[in-house]
Amino acid sequence: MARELKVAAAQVGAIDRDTPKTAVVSRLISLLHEAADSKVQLVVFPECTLTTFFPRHLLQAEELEAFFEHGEITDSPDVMPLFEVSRKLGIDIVLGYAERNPEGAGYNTCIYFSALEGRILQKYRKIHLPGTKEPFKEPDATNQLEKRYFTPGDLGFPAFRAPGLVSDAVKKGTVQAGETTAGKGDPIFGMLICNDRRWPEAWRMYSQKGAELIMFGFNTGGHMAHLWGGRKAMTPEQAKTEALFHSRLVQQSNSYMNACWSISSARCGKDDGKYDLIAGSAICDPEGHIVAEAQTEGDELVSAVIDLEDCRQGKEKTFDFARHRRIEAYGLINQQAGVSEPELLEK
Ligand code: CDV
Repeated sequence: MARELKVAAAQVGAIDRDTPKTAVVSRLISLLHEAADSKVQLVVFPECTLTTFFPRHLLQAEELEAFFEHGEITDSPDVMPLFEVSRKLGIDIVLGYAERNPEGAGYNTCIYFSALEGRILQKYRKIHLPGTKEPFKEPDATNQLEKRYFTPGDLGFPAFRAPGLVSDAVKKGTVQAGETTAGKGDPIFGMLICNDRRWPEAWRMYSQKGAELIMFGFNTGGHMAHLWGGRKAMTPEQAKTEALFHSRLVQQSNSYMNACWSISSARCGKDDGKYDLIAGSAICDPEGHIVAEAQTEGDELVSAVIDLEDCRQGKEKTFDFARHRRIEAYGLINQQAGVSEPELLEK
């Protein structure tokens, strides 16, 4: 039986260093209205949606703090209108933002807000923080100071179900003994943030909880020669094409290998007229095919009807984990983060 829902990535174009959050929220609300016009039920906004991607700048405390949210995001006067519109239109949202917790730690966070329940159902904090703590020496380098401003996420990979999105979802307490409920309940979701998408472990953690849709926002520089280093020399245009290729590659391959749908949502365009971020927001099916993709490098809604039933073939056959995974052979993955090469050969 089909378990269909209509979803969208809400891609967000350039945001300058001095753009106020309220101006960004107005743009997000316009995208939500567009989503409502085409009967979208769930919208995914990018990583750190509310401001310019500030980890590229070395910032003093006062300017830095203004990029963070302090306290519950749903109580923020700047952002509250977005949640009100989400409730009014009946559209669930995923929203990325910089979070300062009460103890003073900074996290690169996103939340899933349920329009039906009018509350945050799940929070995720980015686990894989790219870049450096100290800025590069070269003044023209684009920095990525996430290790300076954020702490690695401490919430794990929390898969969750969202209510009210598919019809006839099987509920707790209505199931006969021995009846299988896999693929019949409310949809199972997972959230990642940007660099996390490049790590198969992150996807696997969700797919071992049966995730049917994995959602993530990203800020991916088009030309980050200092960060990547050691790669063959590329023009900025070639580097941007390569960055987009890798973004698609990881989304398509991980969707396939985990038999799940995925939605990626880009913060893109040229912030301050010069910091170029790739676009390419996309919706990918469980066989690894992109079914909808952004056509611009600005604000754009990318939508598709997805059928969660399409996950069953992969989950029950090719990638039936219970039958085919060999955990006795995977110990190393959990024992060390880095690499230990085999010994050198004799002369
Ligand atoms: N915001 C990110 O996590 N960006 C990283 C790179 C470009 C530093 C990414 O994996 O896209």
